[in-house]
Amino acid sequence: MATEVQTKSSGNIAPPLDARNSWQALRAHYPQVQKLYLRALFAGDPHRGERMSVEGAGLFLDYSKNRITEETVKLLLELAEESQLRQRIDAMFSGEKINITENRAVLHVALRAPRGASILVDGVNVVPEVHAVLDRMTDFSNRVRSGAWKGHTGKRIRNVINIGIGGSDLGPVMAYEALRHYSERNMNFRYVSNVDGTDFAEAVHDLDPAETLFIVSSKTFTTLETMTNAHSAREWLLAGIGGDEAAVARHFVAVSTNAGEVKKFGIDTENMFGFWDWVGGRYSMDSAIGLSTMIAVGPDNFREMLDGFHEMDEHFRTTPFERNLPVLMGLLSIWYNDFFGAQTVAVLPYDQYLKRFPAYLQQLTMESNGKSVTLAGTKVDYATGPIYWGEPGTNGQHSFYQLIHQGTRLIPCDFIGFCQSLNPLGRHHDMLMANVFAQTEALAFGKTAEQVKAEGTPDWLVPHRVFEGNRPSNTILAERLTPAVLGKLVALYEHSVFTQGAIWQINSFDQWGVELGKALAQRIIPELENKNEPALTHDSSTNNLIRRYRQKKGER
Ligand code: G6Q
Repeated sequence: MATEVQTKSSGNIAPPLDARNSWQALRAHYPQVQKLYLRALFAGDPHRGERMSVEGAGLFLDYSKNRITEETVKLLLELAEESQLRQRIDAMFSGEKINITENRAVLHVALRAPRGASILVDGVNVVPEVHAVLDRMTDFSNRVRSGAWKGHTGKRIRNVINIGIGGSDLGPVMAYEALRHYSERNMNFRYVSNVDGTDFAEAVHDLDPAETLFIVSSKTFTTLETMTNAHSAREWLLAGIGGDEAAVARHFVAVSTNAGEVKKFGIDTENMFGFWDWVGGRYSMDSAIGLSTMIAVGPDNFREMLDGFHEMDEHFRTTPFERNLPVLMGLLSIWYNDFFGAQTVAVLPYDQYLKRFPAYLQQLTMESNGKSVTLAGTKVDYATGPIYWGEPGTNGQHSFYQLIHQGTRLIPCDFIGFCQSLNPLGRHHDMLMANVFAQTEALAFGKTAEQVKAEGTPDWLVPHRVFEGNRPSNTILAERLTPAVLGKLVALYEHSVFTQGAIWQINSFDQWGVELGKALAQRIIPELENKNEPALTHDSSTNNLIRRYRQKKGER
């Protein structure tokens, strides 16, 4: 079995985690660091802030407010080497089929490779194909944006609705929100994902079908939610436009790898934008899945975003690990997850445009590294993917930050801030950024009982007002939220996820865990729709719930 996996993964596999010297060394090292306080670490080294900061691809990372010493960093870097991270990076970038359970290359990096680059999959350079699709997307986006592409009745398109779910939704919607500043303001962009009819109904309730274009985004073109929404969209369009089937061709385009199903739906494959099996759903926002983004912000901004991704790809691929942002962030995540037992990471963007960034990261991180079996098929005996969550600052400060500051759990935080606002308004931006710096300071250094007492707090109240501190955080600063910077940020997290997966020796690129629920739902749908009482053979809880639903669903 082990030998088979080695050939399939087309690369050497590092020894099991427990057998790595650096892992053992980190284990021995952890109890010493666990006792240290950031207050003391900073007091003992006046230049810690500068020393533990690094800049790469135009992003600045301050990781000094982490519970680490020089020795910790050294050992974590050794862990990366011993885990063969370098070889794994090379394997990914050279198109090896590192997604062994699906026998696929993992080449989202090819989606943003410059025109002249060469990346081979099964001996074929995929970069020209990538650019051919980008060129078609560009042409189409320009036609929609200029009004040259008309709806069936001759009206110009004012509304673009992306129908997709998971990787075919979260990236486009996050990018649209993040880059709204650069978007075409005379058009509406909406995103329908949920099979809950409310999502579709609310998205179209104020729209004119004659001015609406649907982009059905689905790699497989068989996903239940997406196809159900796409069919409802077609009915809505035809009902609103006089029933002429020919309208579908002007109001529907598809983004898919499945031409057969696209045709069956009635979309002209001329209006289909393809991608490839080596693009994972959650890594697809800069493939044709980003068509709605490109229409919203225009081809130039979209390409600028791709350039940003590429810059971070190159940083990850070529920079020594000690100055490599994704590597450092991935290693720090391992440190808290596997040694401190932290179960979550909070991502706290201080930018309203990034309001969907944590939701996007949840899929990227948790679908990628929520795995409990190694590449060799053995059960892991260490914790893998932490739970990622978050909200934009400063809103979160007035809700859940309490638990981060004074609760019983250790929650490492990533703060993301920008030096320039896209909407400079009076003192807003300085206030916003003051909060970033204040929060990281408060988390790290807290407030001692002595300090609280010195403020005249009565003794009984002192324990409630003490902040222990020693709460770790990273701070990521960029100049301004441009399309390129968004690309860099996403790529930073993609490669941090990769780094973690390589160390845990798991496959970050499959998602078998989503299959079971899908299959069971397919079995239950007819049981809910059947006019006659079906014979139910589930467990007693599921049977009972289904019976109750059937009984109540018609009552109104
Ligand atoms: C992502 C997953 C998943 C996928 C959706 C949509 O990595 O594979 O989120 O993107 O299930 O799939 P389709 O694009 O095939 O509709």
